[in-house]
Amino acid sequence: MEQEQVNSIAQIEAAPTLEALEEMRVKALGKSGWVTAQLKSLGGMSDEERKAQGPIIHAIRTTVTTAIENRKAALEDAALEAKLAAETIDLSLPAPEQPRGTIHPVSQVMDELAEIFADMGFSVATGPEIEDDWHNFTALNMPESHPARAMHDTFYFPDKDAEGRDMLLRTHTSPVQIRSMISQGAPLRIIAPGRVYRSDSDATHTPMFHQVEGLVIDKGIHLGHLKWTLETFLKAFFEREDIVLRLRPSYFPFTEPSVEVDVGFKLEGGRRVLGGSGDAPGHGWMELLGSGMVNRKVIEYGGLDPDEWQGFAFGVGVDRLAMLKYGMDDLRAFFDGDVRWLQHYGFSPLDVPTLSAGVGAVA
Ligand code: 2U9
Repeated sequence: MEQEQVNSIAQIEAAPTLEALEEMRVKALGKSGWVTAQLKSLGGMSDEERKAQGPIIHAIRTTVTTAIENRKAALEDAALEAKLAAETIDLSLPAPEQPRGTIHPVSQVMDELAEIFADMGFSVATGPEIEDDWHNFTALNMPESHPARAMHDTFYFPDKDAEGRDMLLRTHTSPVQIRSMISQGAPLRIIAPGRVYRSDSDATHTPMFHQVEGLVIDKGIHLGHLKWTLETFLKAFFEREDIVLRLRPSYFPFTEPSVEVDVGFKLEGGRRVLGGSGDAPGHGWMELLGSGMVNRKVIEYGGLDPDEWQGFAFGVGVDRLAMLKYGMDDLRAFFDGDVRWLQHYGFSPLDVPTLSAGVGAVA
């Protein structure tokens, strides 16, 4: 018995692997193990014998159990050491060239717009892209059969909604402002950026594009507020002080009076660069935004009294803003999902636009 114990302990201490050790544990302490057999033998002994043998057999079990635990810990430590040695990471090496995501120019510009307008006290409003014709057209002073409805090249759904209204993909973000007027009332200062849809596709039009519209409703609002706001926004966005605007009379059903806003540019190395008076020799005007004083009827549709509340609104294409600021020339590339284009024009996720650090990231 003594010899069996010595052999067993020696084997345990020399067990080369955890699996071998487990085999030895079963041989000693398992159901048919030799230690278990000795423990069982206590039952058949006389009281006297049991008193003598009991402590010895229990001591053997303790010695064997301890030896197994020690060997197990040693083998596990060795396994961990080996694993750590094999997995060495040299933190001084450059980061691996994994494919890295970039921020799409449209997202970047939307973030820049939110930052600039937040600084002027505007909040960002959003709404559904699937709209009904009341919010998209009627409330914007485009009743049924209004020619502007046809001009919007609208994508309609085959079925009407529960109230019998035609359902469509919004053709502008204006329904968001209608919803905000109805739910929040006045005064109101919001921008509504987002996707809009028109059945139109060529080099300068995609069936889905991005717009940002702005709406201010307050008392005593006039065209001067509109011009100052657009000027301040464009100077911050293009990061230059010499932005000059020209307001031209125009027509939109939702604004009265309506103005189209041109920005002065000059030619530098054959490229149009914004800034400077468009009337100087070698300069010109580029149409950029639509805007105007909110039509009285639209204020009424928004649930407000137009004798008490006035407002201005504007709309601009975000994709066009991005192209102008970051020098892309083909709109269609925006939506191709070509990783090389995204790598070239995309922005670092760490480059968050802030007014203090500059809204214009380096692509
Ligand atoms: C409400 C009241 C008025 C939003 C406006 C324009 C003029 C405009 C175009 C610019 C380029 C659309 O992306 S584009 O093709 N937009 O010219 N948008 S005023 O007027 C509103 C909106 C909502 C309640």
